[in-house]
Parts: sequence; C-alpha cells; structure tokens
Amino acid sequence: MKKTFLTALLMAAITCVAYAEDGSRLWLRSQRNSDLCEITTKDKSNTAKIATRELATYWHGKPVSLIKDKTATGEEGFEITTDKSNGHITIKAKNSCGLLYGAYELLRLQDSGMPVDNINIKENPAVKYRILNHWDNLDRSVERGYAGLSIWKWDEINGDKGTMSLALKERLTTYCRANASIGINGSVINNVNASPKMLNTLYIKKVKVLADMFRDYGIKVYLSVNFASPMAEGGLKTADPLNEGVRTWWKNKVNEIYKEIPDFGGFLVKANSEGQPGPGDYHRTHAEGANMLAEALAPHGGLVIWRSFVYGNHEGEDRVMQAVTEFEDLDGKFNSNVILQTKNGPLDFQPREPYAPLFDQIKHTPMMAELQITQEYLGQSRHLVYLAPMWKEFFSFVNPKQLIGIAGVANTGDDANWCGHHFSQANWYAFGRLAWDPTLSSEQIADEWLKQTFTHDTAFINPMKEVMMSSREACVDYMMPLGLHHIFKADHHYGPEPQGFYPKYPIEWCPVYYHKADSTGIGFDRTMNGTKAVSQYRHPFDSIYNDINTCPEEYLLWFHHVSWNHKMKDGTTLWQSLCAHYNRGVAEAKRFAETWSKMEPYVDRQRFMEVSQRMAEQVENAEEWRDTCLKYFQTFSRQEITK
Ligand code: GCW
Repeated sequence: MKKTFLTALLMAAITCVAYAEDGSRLWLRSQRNSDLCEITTKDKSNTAKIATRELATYWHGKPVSLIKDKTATGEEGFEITTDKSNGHITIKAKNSCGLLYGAYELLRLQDSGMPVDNINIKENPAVKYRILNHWDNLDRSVERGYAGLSIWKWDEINGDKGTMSLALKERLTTYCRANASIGINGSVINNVNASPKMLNTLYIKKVKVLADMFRDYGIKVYLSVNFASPMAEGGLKTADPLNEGVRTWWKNKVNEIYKEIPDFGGFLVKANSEGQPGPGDYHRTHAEGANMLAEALAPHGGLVIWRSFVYGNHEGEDRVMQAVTEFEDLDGKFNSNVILQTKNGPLDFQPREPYAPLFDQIKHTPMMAELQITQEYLGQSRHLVYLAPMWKEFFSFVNPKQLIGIAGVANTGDDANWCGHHFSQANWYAFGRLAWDPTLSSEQIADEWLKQTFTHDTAFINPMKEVMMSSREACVDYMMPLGLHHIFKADHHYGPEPQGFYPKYPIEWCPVYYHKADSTGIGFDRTMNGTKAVSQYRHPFDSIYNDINTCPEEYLLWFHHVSWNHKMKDGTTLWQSLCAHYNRGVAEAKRFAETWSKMEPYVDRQRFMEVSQRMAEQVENAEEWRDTCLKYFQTFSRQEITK
C-alpha cells in the first residue's frame, strides 16, 4: 500500500519535472552533451569563450575549431566548413562576434535537423544595425507590452557595485543568448516616450551593468532620450537645440555616458510626436534637433536614430501623408551619424498597410525600418499571428539593401515564457532571422523555430507550420480586410470599435475617420481626387494605387471610397466580399484551434494547455470582430449579412 503511494508520488514528481515547460528557454533547447566535445580556439575574448562554451555544452558532432581570420568575412559574418577528410568543422570569422554567430548557426543546423556532415556556408548580415526597441518604462510598466512587467528589474541592479541579482543575471543571460543566436546586435532598453530620468547618473550606472553583460554577446546598448532632458534633468530653462547651454549639457551628458560605456550605441528619439517635446517647440527643424545630438555623439562614434513617426503638426492633412510632408525637405540636411527610423507602414502597425512612401522619398539620409514585434494591433499576446509573412510583404516593396538597419519593437516581458503567447516567441525569432537575412522564407523560419522549440515530429511540424503561415492573413480577414484600417477600440487597440468617434481625442485616432462608411460605400479616398496620398509613392505604385481597377484588393479601402455594389475580381460585390473575408477569418481561427487540439500527443502538457486556452480566446475574439464590424457596416450598406 505504502509502496504504491510512494511510487505514485514519485511518478507525479517525474511527470511534473518532465512537463515543467513554461517556455522560459525560448528556442534555446539544445540537448546537453554527456561527453565534452572538442572545441578549440586561440581567440581569448569573452565572446569567443561564450562561443566555445555553447558548443562544448550543446554540440554533438565532430571537433570544431574557431578561427579568427581578418580576410574571412565582413565585420560580423562567418564561414562554416566541414573538412571532408575527417568531418572536422571550422568556423572562421573576421571578429569574435562572427565566431559566436557561427557557433549559433551550427547549433541551429543541428537542432533543426539539418545535415552537418558537409557544411559550406558563408554569411554576412544584410544590414548593419539589427536592434530591439523596448518600450519599457522605468517603473517597469511596458507600453504596448503584453507579457508582464519589464525584464529590466532596476532594483536588482547595483550601479555602484556593478552587480545584479543572480536571478536577473540568469534571466538576462537567456536574453543575450537568444538575441545573439539570431544576430540581434543592439538593444534600446527604454520607451521612446522617454523619461528624462533615464539620463540620471543613477540610471547611467545601472545601464553600464547591462552594457557590460551584453557586450560579450555582441549587443550594444542604446537609450531613448526625452528631448527636454536638459530642462527636466539639467535644470536649464530651455531645450532649444541652438542654445549654447543646451548643446553643452548634451555634450557633457554624452561624455558621461561614454566614460561608463565606451561602446554605447547612441540615442533613439521620438520628437514632436504624440505630445513628446522636440525641436519644433522652439521653431527648429527635426534636422536642427537631430544634428545637435549627433554632434555630441559623433566624437564617440555614436548614432542618433530619429523617428519619422510624426503627425498632428499639419492640421487637416491626411495622417498617412504627414511623415513625407515633415521630412522630405530635410533630406540631406542631417549629419552623417543620423539615421531616420520609419515604421513599415505610413499609419501605425496595422494588420495590413501599404508600405510607407517615405522610403521612396528619402534619398540622402540613411534609413532604418521599424517593425513591431509586439502585435499591438494584431491580437497582442492573445492571438497566434506569425508576423514573418507581413514583414516579407514589406520587403517586397522596400528593398532591404536601401536600409542601414532594422528595428523591432520588442514583445518581451517578465512572464515565464517571455512573450505572453508561446507562439509569439516565433515573432522575436523571425525578426532577428529576417533582419540578418531578409531573403529567408517565412516557411523556413517557422520550420526551424518549431523544430527547435517543440519537436521534429512531422505530424506536429507540418500542420503547425501551415497554421503559422496562414495566421496573419486570417487576422487581417477577421479584423480589417480589404484595406480597412484603425477600427480598433481607443487606447488598448485590441477589440473592434468601428463606430468609434471620440470627441476628446484628435480626429486621427477615430475609426470613423478611417473607414468613412456611408450610404454610398466605404473606404478612404486617397486618390488624386481625394487626399492625393497616392502621389507620395514611386512610379508605378502611384498610378497602380490611384486606379480602382488596378489597386490590389488588399489595399482597396485604404486608397478608395468604394461603392457597396462595386464588382470585385471574383464577381461578387464589395459588400459580399467584405462578408466573405470576415467569415473566412473566423473559419480560419476555428481551424487553427482545431488543428492545435490534435497536437496534444506531441507537446508537453503545460504549453499544450496554455496555447489551447489562447486559441479558444482567439476564436471568440474573431467572432466578435466579424459580428461587430458587419453589423455596424450593415447600417450603411443596408444589405444582408451573408454567412
Ligand atoms: O503604435 C503607437 C502606439 C503608442 C506608441 C506610438 C509610437 C510609443 O499606440 O503607444 O508610443 O505608436 O510608435 O511612438
């Protein structure tokens, strides 16, 4: 009797351990080695030590040598080759971080079941800056964060002693490994709606502790700065960029930072946007503001990353046109260490937007694309929506070769699984992989992520890859198909509120301003008869989008006000097509949940249950989207809702 009880207890304990899969390991799930594998290198840097340690712990194959070779690759690239005579592997790189990236590549091949007996790879990243933007506040709340509090536990970092708590160190080691494994080389650690306190000496010392840790993983630290910091932090009476006192304050502040962090990356700035201070407060241009900071940073090799997400300064102008209006004349007026960072679309991270035409108009200023990993408008951490296809769509219009960097608004938090939804981890992963190599296919990235994160079993991989690949289009369909945009509830941007008109907010935040539904039809006329937003696009997109007959249907209501009975390409009317898209989106969400329900045999209990619960919520939400939107639009179309 007693024995049976003990056995049961033991079994339960074993089960618990086996099933303790909270997702905290992300995609870093290589099996440990039992016998130490032979890894050699002459590179004595900390970065090479990490590369060696990762391989010694997790590589299961033949000996590997890590060789630094100036002629081998670009700054961060690597080469991996197998010696056919004995199967030994060589990773060559110009710099130590290339060796680390090579080591992670080797582990990725192993862990996603790729052949490793005849490797011949040479890789260099497509863009120089591959940066996470954390919208984390100092009080640890996270703007548009859906995975708990900020991962930066400031209380657990001691800037004077240069130490952090062991628990934080462990967590942030995973953060560094995860980023390095996908080639992310920068982290802006605080919100672009920046607190001036970030530049307080107390915090600079704490930031140094992070920078000292990140450095060995090839990650530079950047800070978002509040343009009015000289007043709030420095006690000056102005933050006018042409004021000598202000300029000196910034120079001194920058010098202070570089004394602590010699390889500090630079500043990210949101200025004169959504209430943030900026040079416009003193009738100075963005260029005058950016250049002042650029001058302070230049002697140290630092960057100013200036955001173009600016609207509201041109009363009455279509919001999607305002970035071009604001920045086109400034092109060529920025110092050489200024980068303009632009969201992929001209509005705001909607489920689908046409690309931002600022990428067509800026010719002389280096540009970074800002993508959003955190799914603010794509179901947040509640919906399974794989974003790689959306980013690939953007790269099909904006050639990554014209970019100097790619930024991603991070989806990390202190939830055990980092990102809220187990499948949201895939978006962090995909962001890094695509920033490194935008030619990778979404399928390949999904495939390798699934294999590293869950299992190699094709009975799991194939259906779940298919779900991931279909998920973004499904989200567009159940939220805002055919070019509809910004019909979200105010503030939280989660559920639908197509009827939304909020007198207390600027008109550019109101859904009714965007869909413009009336008895004749629906959609925003941005043609040459409307706001003329189409004219900001390079040829031939300007004319393609301008003509209702050539405008791709997925952008139709973005560019055109379309009659309810307009004939679509498949012969149905616009109204019928709208209904069909919403229905399809809901059917897809249901299909995803059903597919997942069959995955129980292949997944640990914890992740299975957690994902199941979210899938059910996604279905409910999709139905709510469809019903709310169609019922509301029906009050204008006066036609039957088709099932
Ligand atoms: O997407 C919107 C968000 C704001 C955000 C802003 C921006 C950081 O709703 O929360 O603020 O854009 O990108 O600056």
